[in-house]
Amino acid sequence: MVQKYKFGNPFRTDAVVREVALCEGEMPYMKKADGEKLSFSYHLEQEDEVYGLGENVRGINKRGWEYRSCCMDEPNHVEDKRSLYASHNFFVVRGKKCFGVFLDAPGIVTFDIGYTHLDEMRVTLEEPDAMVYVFEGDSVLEIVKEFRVLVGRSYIPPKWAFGYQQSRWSYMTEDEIYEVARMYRDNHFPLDSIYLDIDYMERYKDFTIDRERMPHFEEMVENLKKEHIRVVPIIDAGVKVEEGYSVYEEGVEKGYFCKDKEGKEFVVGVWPGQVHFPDVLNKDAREWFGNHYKFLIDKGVEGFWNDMNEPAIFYAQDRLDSTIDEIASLKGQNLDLSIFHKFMGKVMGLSNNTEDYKKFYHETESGRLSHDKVHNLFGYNMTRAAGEAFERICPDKRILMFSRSSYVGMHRYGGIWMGDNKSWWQHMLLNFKMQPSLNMMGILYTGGDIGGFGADTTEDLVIRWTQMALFAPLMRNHSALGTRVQEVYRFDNQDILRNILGIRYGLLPYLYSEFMKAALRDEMYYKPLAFEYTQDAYVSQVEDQLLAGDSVMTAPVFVQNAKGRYVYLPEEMAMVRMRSLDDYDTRRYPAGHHYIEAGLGETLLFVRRNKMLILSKGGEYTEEVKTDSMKALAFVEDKAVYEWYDDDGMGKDYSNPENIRKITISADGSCTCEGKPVNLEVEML
Ligand code: MIG
Repeated sequence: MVQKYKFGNPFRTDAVVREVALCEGEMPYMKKADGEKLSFSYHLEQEDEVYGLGENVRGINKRGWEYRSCCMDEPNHVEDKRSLYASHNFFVVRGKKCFGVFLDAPGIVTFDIGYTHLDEMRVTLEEPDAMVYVFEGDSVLEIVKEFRVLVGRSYIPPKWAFGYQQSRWSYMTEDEIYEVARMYRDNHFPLDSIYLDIDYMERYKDFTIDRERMPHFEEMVENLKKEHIRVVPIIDAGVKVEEGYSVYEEGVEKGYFCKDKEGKEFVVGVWPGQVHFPDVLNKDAREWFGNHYKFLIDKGVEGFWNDMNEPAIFYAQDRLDSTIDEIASLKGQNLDLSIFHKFMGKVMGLSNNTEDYKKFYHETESGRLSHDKVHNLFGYNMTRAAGEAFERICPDKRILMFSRSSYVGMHRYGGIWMGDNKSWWQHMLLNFKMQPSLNMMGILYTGGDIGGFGADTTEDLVIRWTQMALFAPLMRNHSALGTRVQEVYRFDNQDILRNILGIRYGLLPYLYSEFMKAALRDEMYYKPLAFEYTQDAYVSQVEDQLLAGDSVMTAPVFVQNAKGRYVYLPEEMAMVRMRSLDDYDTRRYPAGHHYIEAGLGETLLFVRRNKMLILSKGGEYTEEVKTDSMKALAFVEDKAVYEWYDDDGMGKDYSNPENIRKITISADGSCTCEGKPVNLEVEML
């Protein structure tokens, strides 16, 4: 059950797509607290667990820290940060009572969850306006589903976007891109796409192509597509200020950029130098910005990633100017420590300064609003601009889209990647833990940069990380300018990496089926064990294992030099230790704690009781993965039933009943199938 409460005069974010009647009177569970700011508190019992908040630092159970919804270009994902790129104001408390809360509030919101006081949760809003939804249910999963129904169906990417993807900041020229493709194809590493980072553009201008670096862009896109490799360009939030650049000139002419107090286009510095932000909170401007994606779609492009849309600000022009003046006045002076620190503070304070959010405006349906009031909606609406445009440009086709910044509601238009992680073992685990929290928000198509974005990676980290990402819907290796190169072919143990990617393509029918069912039914794809094994008192402490879809539990190795790991089984499960798609050993383990060996080239997965994992024979790209002859690894005590979803992977005929087949395997190993017949070799575990 959901109840809606209104505070002040909330802005219509369009996060929610269903009508809910407004409740009068006091909100249940969370008490409105005294104080200047709108704030709610809840007493946390010892046994209470708090889940949600999407893209964030720390664990799956969010108790024990203070988080802040304020979308930030934050490249240091360390424990004492309060904000990353997103604002995901939905959480569920489970314990003495079980309830969920979604604060539809686009300004800054702070979630003190046992930070100031161990036994208190306090949610504080910087702005007095909010629509608050309170959910009741018997379980976390039930509440998540109520929430998901409210915010609408998750974005569905094309099937090829579930293949392995290679990125780098940046592949600079056509030759470099062809070389990546050649290395993959010649060495038989599976691959479905190659990414273009900012350098494909002419001087970082959105919707342009640097013709010196990529004179035959269209031809390249076409040639690579023949090899089943898609080219996926980046789009940045800021539009370069440059005479003669049509996107800029049009935007100025039509008044589609964010303005300052005087009504002049607000100037900030990002990659291209001075830019304006398209006012994506304005419907007309959003439509206009979205239409530009056609420039690349017409060139054969079928996918995009939206970056810097928190929006990231290197500097606001006026702050830069005054800072330069102040610093100039220090010339020749003997800077003591305090002046020097002030000087440093000024310079450091240039980027992403929240004070600058007050200096520019959006023309919304509710009139003119300063950016700070709606800050967290920018990335969402940039991606919405694209998503709405795709519906106009190619309504019958799925286009890949994922964003860096997001707000609840954006999950209808695209996925996200987890931003600038580092090549650290702990970031692999952090990204793993984000998965279920993001799924709660409806963001199903997601993953972190495999191998780590910032800092130099190592071969064993890339191997373990690729294994960890085997079930991640977005499986992309990406790294930053200046760091050690990390394409799979750069390393000594090519067989290991080739085999891991081979396993991914074997898993594709299962992975796609589970993703699609989660999307179409408003459910989670990655689940913490605690959400499913609700009778197990210990299991909520297990955050380094997840259920990936309905049949499988995954338990990656996150520790440098580890040759195995402890795994907790809430029930008897069948372990599959995979070296490749055809080389694996299996063994049943009873419920409890087990140390299980997993050498560098070995991936552990577990098939749950009375469930099956369907496996294809793999392929080097998604279109090559055939489903006419598959294998089922089944752990059958009584019988295992699997609902297998499949479709053409490009169109939108999701509800066609032919997409679903129901496979049943009995204890004697016999197999039946409702729906189109399936050729399945059964292996009993
Ligand atoms: O300021 O486009 O998170 O994936 O490679 C850095 C360059 C801008 C940040 C993105 C990253 C991308 C990088 N971008």
